[in-house]
Amino acid sequence: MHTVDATQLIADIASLATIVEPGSRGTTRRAFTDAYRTSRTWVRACMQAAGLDVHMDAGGNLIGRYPGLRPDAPVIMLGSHTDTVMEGGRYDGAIGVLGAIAVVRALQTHGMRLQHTIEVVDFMAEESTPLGSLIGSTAMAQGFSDEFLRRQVPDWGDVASCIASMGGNPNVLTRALRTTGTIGAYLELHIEQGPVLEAANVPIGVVTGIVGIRRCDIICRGRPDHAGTAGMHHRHDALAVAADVIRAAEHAAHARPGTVATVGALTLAPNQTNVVPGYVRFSLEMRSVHWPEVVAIWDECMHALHTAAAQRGVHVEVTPYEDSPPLTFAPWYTALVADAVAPWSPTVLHLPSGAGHDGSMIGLIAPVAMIFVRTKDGRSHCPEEFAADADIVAGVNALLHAVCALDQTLG
Ligand code: HGY
Ligand code: MN
Ligand code: MN
Repeated sequence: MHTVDATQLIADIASLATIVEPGSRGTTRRAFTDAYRTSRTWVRACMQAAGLDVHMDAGGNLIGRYPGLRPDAPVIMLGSHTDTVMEGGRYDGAIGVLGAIAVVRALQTHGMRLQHTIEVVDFMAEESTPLGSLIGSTAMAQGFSDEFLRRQVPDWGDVASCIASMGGNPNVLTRALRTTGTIGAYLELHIEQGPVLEAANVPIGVVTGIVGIRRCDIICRGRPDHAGTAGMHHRHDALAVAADVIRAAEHAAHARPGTVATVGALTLAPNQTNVVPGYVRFSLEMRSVHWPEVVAIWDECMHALHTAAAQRGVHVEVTPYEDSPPLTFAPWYTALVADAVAPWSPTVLHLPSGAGHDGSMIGLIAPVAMIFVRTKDGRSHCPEEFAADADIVAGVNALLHAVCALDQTLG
């Protein structure tokens, strides 16, 4: 049974982890930053060194191709993302891109030319920024509205300019870059970012699907006033409105086991001890594997927002910018992945993903499956994020075997 070059893989993960925004804690390499641009130059070179023909598509996705014997057959697509959250970890996304490159390196080393072309993709801007998330995979599988491309975001600019700054071409992104039938199957290796595999004491697992996520941006415009002389009944306190929404989101998710809701980003003005906040901008997201629960949490939060705003004479603007419905992976595909995982794990565990992934967009045009790697303490999106080398190597070897099985299975 062929395996990948573990030494090179672990070295690649360590090298990529050095390319971060200066002065940041953990691994910070946000989309559209200079550090991200530098890292993609490194990823392109890594792909080329592994024998991949590399190009960037109009959505800013870096794509390395390893041609198959049947050039007209649908491709087998592997990949993930290399952008990170603020003060994140070095494994989220990175092991999926570098693991896929390691798989192609192994195919080359063992002189294996498959029937299907392999595409290794570093999807652009998977992580959530004020511009949105899943930018590259949405460009590939769905396209954007003109309104979304033109949306102006303070401190970031508009989406189209940001995509162009990474080498993409926003002028052709109002329709999907790829269509159903061109990708025979998409397979992503990723850290679990949760506690399940560690609790079961297994290194890798088979993912059954991806959670549904709704995200929006909310602006509250009240009135700045003197904190000492503005009576409590005369205030238009924007932050008090946001506080009601934060409590409502927490309460609504607690009431629905298995769901989550988060206000993760918030800015206020003038942000001064002795001034009543006149302006607040914050994010709101909610997730569930059952979409009606996402909608129910949304409705409770919107009711709390508009009630609180009316009570305080505060004007609110709500901009929904992401609705990715839950995705359940096809049983034929999770069965194939389970067979590939089995040699590398004492038991084969199936589990859903509470994290979002590019696969939820690629699932619009191709079958999707994922392999998870155990995450220490179930923690991610923080400097403490950790996955053991042996577990990562087990996951990439399972990825290699799933690719070979796909090559035999796909038409
Ligand atoms: O937000 C998520 O679940 C993913 O890490 N982008
Ligand atoms: Mn992430
Ligand atoms: Mn990720």
